[in-house]
Amino acid sequence: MNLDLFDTLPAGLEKIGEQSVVLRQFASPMQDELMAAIDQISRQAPFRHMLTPGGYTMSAAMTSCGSLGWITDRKGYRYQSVDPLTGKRWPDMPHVFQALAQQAASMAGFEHFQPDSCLINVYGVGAKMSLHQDKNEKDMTQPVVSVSLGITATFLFGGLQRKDNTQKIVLQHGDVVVWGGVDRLRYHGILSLKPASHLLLGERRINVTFRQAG
Ligand SMILES: O=C(O)CCC(=O)C(=O)O
Repeated sequence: MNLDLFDTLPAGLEKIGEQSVVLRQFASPMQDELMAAIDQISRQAPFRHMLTPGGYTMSAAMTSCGSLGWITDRKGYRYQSVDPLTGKRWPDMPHVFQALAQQAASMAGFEHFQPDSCLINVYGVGAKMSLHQDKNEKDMTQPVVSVSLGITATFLFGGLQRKDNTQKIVLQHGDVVVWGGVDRLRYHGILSLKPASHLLLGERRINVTFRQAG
């Protein structure tokens, strides 16, 4: 990673960790293409509430695209190439997704990011994601790129231990968070969403997260 990048920060780029940034409004110009692509994907691989290995139902509904999709059930967390709901391969990752993820990664100093997995989370009011680490991917030198659409959420960005303090980062429609390098295994999560409505998405938040999983 080019650490010199952070000597002078471009407008809209907020540093939240040594190798982590928020790119404010970065995805906004692509919102219509992104939403059309999400609609198309969810027609082939419907959103579903998955079970954690501990038997809890996740409050965010999820689907995936790309060659690998992330799933959870009583057997554990993992990636697989076939959607267990449809028995088919996950939908292809649309070009607009690839381009957005690569541009954002590069803005954050991670060149050559080749995501092969895109997890799409839909949160209704009250849904949340508990603090966790992303550690099912093979290559931890590759960053995580996470796009927020719809109503505002509070992103918790912790440390390498679950008990570490967390920063609270308000994420709005179009914001993109990138974390990698020394920050790649930082705990993170989403606080329970407060009631709100967004012009395009109504009372929903959609998070599109890119990873190089395989
Ligand atoms: O919804 C978000 O912004 C975070 C999603 C997340 O933590 C994940 O998919 O691992």
